[in-house]
Amino acid sequence: MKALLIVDVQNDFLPGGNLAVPQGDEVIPEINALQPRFDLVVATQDWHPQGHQSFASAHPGKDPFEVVDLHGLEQVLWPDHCVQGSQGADFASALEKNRIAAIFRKGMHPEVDSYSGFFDNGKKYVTGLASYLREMKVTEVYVCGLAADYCVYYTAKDARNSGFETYYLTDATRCISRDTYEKAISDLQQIGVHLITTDEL
Ligand code: VGL
Ligand code: ZN
Repeated sequence: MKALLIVDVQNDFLPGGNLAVPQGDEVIPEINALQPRFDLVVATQDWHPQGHQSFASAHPGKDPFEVVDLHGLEQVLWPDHCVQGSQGADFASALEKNRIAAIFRKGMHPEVDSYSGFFDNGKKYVTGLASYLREMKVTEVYVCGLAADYCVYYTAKDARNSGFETYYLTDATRCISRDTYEKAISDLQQIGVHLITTDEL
């Protein structure tokens, strides 16, 4: 079984959103075209409580994109984004949702960020995604969505480390920063994640 994992295609990550990924909207038609080619389609949704500790606004005197230590982990401070129940947290309206079988939310713990769809950044809590995929007899996971250098990267890494044959769809994702993207890609290559474009499918 092959699963398509759509990461965080939410309004706040699109142009005009609170944590806009440049050209983030361009992934939507790609992802819509991909969905019918998979046995199973699963989505993740960044879903933070108000005042989440990953928000710069929760750290007086700090600005977005500064890096702090949060309970022993390096934490990039973000603009407020994907607040539970807000319009920014909704899936993009142009995203085809009818085929999505399950949605895994992440980032709910007020003190810990969660880039990956599998675990929080401290690897203390699981979302249940790995068990779900195993239960569904999935062996191959194809990852796409936003952002290439954060949530798509960490989700692909954890998919691979959880034992799934993992494919990172390079043209169905966009990055926040070129530097972090390049590091992410070389790390994924080293751990055996396949980097492919949708036309290689
Ligand atoms: C993301 C930063 C903070 C992402 C989520 O979806 O890539 N990035 N929260
Ligand atoms: Zn977030």
